[in-house]
Amino acid sequence: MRIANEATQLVAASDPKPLDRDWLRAIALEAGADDVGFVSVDRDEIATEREHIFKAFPEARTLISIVTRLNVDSLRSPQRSIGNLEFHRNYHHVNEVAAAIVCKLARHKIRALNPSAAFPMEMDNYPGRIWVIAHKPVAIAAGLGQMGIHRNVIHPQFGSFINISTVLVAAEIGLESQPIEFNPCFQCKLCIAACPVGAIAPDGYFNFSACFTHNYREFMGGFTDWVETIADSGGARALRRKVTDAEQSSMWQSLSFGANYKAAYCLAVCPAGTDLISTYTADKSAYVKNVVEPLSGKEEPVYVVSGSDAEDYAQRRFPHKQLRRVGGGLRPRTIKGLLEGMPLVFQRGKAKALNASFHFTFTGREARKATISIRDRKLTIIDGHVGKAEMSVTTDATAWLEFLYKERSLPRMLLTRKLRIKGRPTLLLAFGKCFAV
Ligand code: B12
Ligand code: SF4
Repeated sequence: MRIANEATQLVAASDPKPLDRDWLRAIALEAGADDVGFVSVDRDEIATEREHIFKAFPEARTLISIVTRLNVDSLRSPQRSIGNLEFHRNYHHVNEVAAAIVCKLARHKIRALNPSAAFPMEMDNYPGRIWVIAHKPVAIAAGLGQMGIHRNVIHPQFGSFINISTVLVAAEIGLESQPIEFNPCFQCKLCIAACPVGAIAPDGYFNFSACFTHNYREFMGGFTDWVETIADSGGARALRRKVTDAEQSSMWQSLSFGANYKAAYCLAVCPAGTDLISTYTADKSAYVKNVVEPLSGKEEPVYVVSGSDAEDYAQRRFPHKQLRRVGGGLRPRTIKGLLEGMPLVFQRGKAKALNASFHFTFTGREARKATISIRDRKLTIIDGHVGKAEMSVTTDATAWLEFLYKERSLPRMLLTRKLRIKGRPTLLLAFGKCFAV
């Protein structure tokens, strides 16, 4: 492997000649990355990311994808403060590594920047896309792993125990990395068994709102719900009945020391990756007993939205965990955001009994037409009115959003003609039950 000397690179920076891949790799490893790969912004695999990349840095030409390893035993400990300490450490570390690469490139007059690995994100866009760049597709294109059924990138050696960051560089690179050809996920499905809220399904379906409500209880949506619970409780004694002292302290801890995850068990139990797999293959039942059961058997609060698939699942699979029914905290304030966010709160288990199409006509501030179909437990949203519908709903955009978030009552909507429906009203009720808000 040739490592170009710094003088060569200084020339390269002011020269249209592409950057030397080995030199960049050496910089990244020296900065502390455990693995690194390089992708041009033009690559097909990251086509959907391109507009977001250019929004952050129009000069970007190359992406450096880096991973840093998480300590396996920390994540596997049922004491979640240990897992969270490790997550915080590694998120800081991967950001520091990315920043060190940026600094080194700056010294060579090569412009670059690093969006954060996780937080801070663009909260103005909440509850829409708040992340600047999706690191997973870049890491996959850069040959750092493939997507597991738990929807995280599995590195061929380090397995799921990685965090990812991306450095955007304003220079071309000579030789790009290519994806690895095999998927380290071998479908053991232990991630499915360990998740306390059934967020991962065997067919690869991911229930976003289930994970977001439980694992992220002390992040954005959960925090808002907690504040509203305080505001609505009407006194300290009433509040104590709704939020335990342990939950209050936990929130205080998250606010003081960095937000803590409630589970991340899907990552914790994953045996994939050459560094880890042997403990699993040597004795599978011992692995389940030692790694999965301490987490799945843990008595702990599990946060779910009332009437959600997660509620049914947790009740059935983990009766020893304490079910806590809370608000989901995902409340788009535009019809555009609402339509984009619907797949995230869709409850396909609840949709079993429904096979219908709905023609929505939003009027007022945000006039728009949409066809929303729920058939065979699948949600489809199409612009405009397409095909036949079992129900037509015409509603004022603002009033509809207020109704969804319980700020306006249904009778008032009907009375003031802010809502007009054609079709069986029970269909609208059944429709509402398919979404966890
Ligand atoms: C939004 C987000 C979330 C959301 C949504 C997760 C999701 N799966 O989309 C929530 C809040 C639920 C979440 C949870 C967690 N997250 Co998160 N999250 C992010 C964030 C900010 C963006 C993710 C993203 O790209 N979403 C876009 C959507 C489209 O991605 P997607 O649905 O996964 O899309 C992929 C699939 O469709 C996949 N795909 C295509 N075909 C198929 C077929 C099958 C069968 C499957 C399974 C997938 C698949 O390809 C798409 C592109 O990659 C990133 C940080 C960042 N800036 O990138 C971290 C990130 C993805 N999270 C991470 C982690 C570790 C977690 C948690 C463990 C919590 C924690 N302790 O940090 C849990 C794990 C939950 C889980 N099983 O996914 C890591 C993942 C590291 C890794 N090994 O991949 C990241 C990369 C942060 C980081 N810098 O390291 N997260
Ligand atoms: S736990 Fe098993 S099924 Fe889940 S991602 Fe890891 S290897 Fe794949």
